[in-house]
Amino acid sequence: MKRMVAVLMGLVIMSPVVSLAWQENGVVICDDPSSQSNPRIASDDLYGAIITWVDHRGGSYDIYAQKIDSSGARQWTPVNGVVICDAAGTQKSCKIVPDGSDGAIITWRNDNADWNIYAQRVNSLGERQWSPLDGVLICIDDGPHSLWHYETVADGSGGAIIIWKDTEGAGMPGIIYAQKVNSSGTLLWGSSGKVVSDASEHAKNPVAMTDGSGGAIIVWWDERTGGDFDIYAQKIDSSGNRQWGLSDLCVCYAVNDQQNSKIASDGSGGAIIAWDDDVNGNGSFYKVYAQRVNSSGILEWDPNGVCICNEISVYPEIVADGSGGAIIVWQDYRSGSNLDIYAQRVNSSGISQWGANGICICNATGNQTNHKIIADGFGGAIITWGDERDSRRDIYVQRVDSNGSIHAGWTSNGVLICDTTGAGIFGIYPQIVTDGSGGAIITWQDLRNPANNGDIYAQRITADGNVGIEEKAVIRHWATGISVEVYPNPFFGKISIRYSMRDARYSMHDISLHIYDAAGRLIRDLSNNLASCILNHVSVVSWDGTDDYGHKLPAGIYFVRFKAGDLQAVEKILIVE
Ligand SMILES: [Ca+2]
Ligand SMILES: [Ca+2]
Ligand SMILES: [Ca+2]
Ligand SMILES: [Ca+2]
Repeated sequence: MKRMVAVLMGLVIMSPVVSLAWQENGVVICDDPSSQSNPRIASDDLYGAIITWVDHRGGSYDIYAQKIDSSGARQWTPVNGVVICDAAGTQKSCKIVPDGSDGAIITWRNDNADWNIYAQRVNSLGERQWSPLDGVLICIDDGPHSLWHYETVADGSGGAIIIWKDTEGAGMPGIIYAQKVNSSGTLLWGSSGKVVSDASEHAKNPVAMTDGSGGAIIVWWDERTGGDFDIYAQKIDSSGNRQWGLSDLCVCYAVNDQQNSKIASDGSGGAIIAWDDDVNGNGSFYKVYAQRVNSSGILEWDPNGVCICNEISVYPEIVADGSGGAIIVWQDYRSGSNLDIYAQRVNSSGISQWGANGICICNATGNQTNHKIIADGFGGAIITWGDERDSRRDIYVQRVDSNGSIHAGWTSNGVLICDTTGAGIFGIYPQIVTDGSGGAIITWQDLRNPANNGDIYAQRITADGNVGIEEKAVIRHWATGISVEVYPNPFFGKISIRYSMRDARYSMHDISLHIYDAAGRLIRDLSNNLASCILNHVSVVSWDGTDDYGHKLPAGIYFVRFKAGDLQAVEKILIVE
């Protein structure tokens, strides 16, 4: 038995270390000497990410993309990224959403020429899936230089919904439209899309979320009443038809301007919408407000919304908390001297959970700006921002738990992701996605090498707040063709065991998943619980810490071994009381 332990331990310790790409201040995604900018990032469902950006290497602005695995190693060749669209003219404003099959749908706008929007799907190997290769035409802009804002959301079925506001002025009403493209690149809502709102006037920045049923809820601000801006929303079903009337749903019609609206799911087919309110009407004092709307378009909280922060607070970002409420983060000027980042959790009834006016995410000296938020998958959130505490703009990140506490292992005022040097004060706009394990992957435009005209970098922070380190056996085993990863670890109750196989020599019949105790005894055979093991896909099995006889195992060290033919991956796990 002791020999078995030695074998298992040997596997953990002596596995060849490959592609430990993560490093201090981030890994290179693209460092071509020409200009790279506007990176956007989507999770690839394999603990890695797909990043797209605007690239000028070809002499005009084009769209490129690259994929990194959980170790930060670039997956596609050439290493400086694959072409998504290198058509003549200017392609900019790229956005990306996951396609649910380890690939992504990327959209962009043809700036300066026709201002049309295009889309392309890229698979997990970096291959373009739709014809024509330079992208599927999503929308034709009615006039020059007019389509300033658009949004792309995944539709939950491998496709995407694209929302845009069309031309306004000169007799053009500025209509908000939506189009759905399916996983094959076919437009589903006619050649010109469906009308989301034609009652709005000067609508600003429509943003959207999927409703979980193939439709979407869209929110924006407009001044149809003539006096000031108000918040409006509309829901479209899976066929693109308006659900909340032809005049839209007025979310807030308070005096003065309400602007910068953002949206998150309430988990029940409705939405929680946050915005900021110019309470004095002169731009001197903004407050963040929020409102919940159910799937039928009924406003759930106080008329005109609940106040989230009574201090000077602007530019809310919002994410669902997984319990019917939301976590809202904003720029805060309560110090009176520089901008900070604060956050509040609001429950499904509109009650603030983290005290009056929220909790401090970062109040370091200098301005903290360009904040982005994602859910951590455990009821809390991870927030990143650009930070000028040392006069350059660095990138920081913070994790906050569902109770408003900074997560154990993370640093007060944030964990440093990238310490910029030299003149890199501008152009750093971090974007963030989950790493699938309670941590995050962050990307940004990086100016550390001025001769390179802007490069793209990325960094991972683990659930425990560790930056730029290789953390788990999955990385060591990845190159061998199979992997196993456990979370959380240590655990009590249940643990998720994720396994995958990247070697086509093996099939479902060749794999096994066993739990051993510290003495090397086989104590649980989970092989019959392996629902699937599709090549190049991550599968998950849950284990409740019991042996083959249903007995709860005592606290201590155990090993999980995933085996396919002669390949195996082993991870140490710890059961705690
Ligand atoms: Ca181009
Ligand atoms: Ca108003
Ligand atoms: Ca500050
Ligand atoms: Ca460059």
